[in-house]
Amino acid sequence: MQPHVTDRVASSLDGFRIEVPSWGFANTGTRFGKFLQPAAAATIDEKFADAAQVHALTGICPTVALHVSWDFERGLDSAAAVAQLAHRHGVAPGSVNPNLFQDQIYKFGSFGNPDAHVRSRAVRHVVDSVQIAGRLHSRDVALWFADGSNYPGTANIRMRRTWFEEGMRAAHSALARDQRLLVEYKPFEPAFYHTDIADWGMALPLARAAGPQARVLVDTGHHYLSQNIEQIVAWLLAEGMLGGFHFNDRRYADDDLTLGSIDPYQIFRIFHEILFFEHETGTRADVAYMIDQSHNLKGKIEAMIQTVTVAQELYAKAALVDHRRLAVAQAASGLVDAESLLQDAFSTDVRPAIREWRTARGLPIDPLQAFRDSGYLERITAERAGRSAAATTSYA
Ligand code: RM4
Ligand code: MN
Ligand code: MN
Repeated sequence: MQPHVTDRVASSLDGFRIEVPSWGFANTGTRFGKFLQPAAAATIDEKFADAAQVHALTGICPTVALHVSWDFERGLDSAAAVAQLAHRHGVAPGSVNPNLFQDQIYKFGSFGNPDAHVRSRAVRHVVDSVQIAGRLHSRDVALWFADGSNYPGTANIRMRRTWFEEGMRAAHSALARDQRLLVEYKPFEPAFYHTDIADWGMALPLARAAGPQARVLVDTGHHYLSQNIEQIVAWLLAEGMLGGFHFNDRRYADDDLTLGSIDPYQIFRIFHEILFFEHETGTRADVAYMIDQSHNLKGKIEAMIQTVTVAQELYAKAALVDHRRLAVAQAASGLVDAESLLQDAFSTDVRPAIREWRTARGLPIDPLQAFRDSGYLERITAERAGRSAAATTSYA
């Protein structure tokens, strides 16, 4: 391995962290059912314990994203206990995600519900979530809405947009100075005709209407198939409005498959746009990298380790693009040269350099193998198998 490759990989990885989701360790399913795993985490204690394994083996996942209704049994009153548990396991609470999509009152929407009473309940839940985040010293509150409608003519699209603006402003006004509101979009599901925040063209003005501490969150699974996600990323960066990512992969819709399993070049291109932006502006993009996956069939902790190590590899590959030569090739419309710079970086095997990076930091060179050798899975399988297999705090 050439020394400059090893150095570039090492320095890029020193700055790369990725957040794991608490719900990625729990039993989740599809709308057709759930295949239960005896080792799945059912409590926040178990979720932190599993997340801590991923962090101990990879060294790059110090924070855990939380979903308010699944992880805080008594809402704000649980915040102190949750913070303590995280601390005990050696991880920290990360982004806080309100649940605005499951309660019966949200059948016809939350921020967009025609019933003012429901809208204010939804806003109150977000304000509570902001307070929970404050107690946990979490910076980001990430909003995803299931709001939408299934049939033409059944919802007043413009009115709902106004209600969304009102809700966003109210939520934003609860933020402390160092907190952020992240606005996520998704084209469809569970709504099948219109979704109130269907794409970045809707999330962006809503984030702006919310206030100066709001940004857009890009979930890689929330786009139509041929959409150019890295262009959206580049535009949001240029607008100063990219707040973070929910990483996952998919073949068809919001499949929540492990990262890079279907299209690793897509993720590489996203990382490239961010790193190119950082090179050109001389600034660090203030972007939260988070995973949002649901592992129905793969072992949950293995799937998480797989995703984290793939994210690390793709980020390292993107860091190998020679930005100066790229700028020269682009300016001269040297198409083949420019494209080749990306392709050469993408096809470089960065794994030896990553192994060196891990060794230098006292981490196992192969986190997945180290997990298999640790006996952790066997231990939790035995410990957790006894309790109710249906016990769960997540969707489906
Ligand atoms: C949604 C969306 C949200 C996540 C929920 C569980 O599809 O991606 O970010 O919180 O799933
Ligand atoms: Mn998401
Ligand atoms: Mn999703």
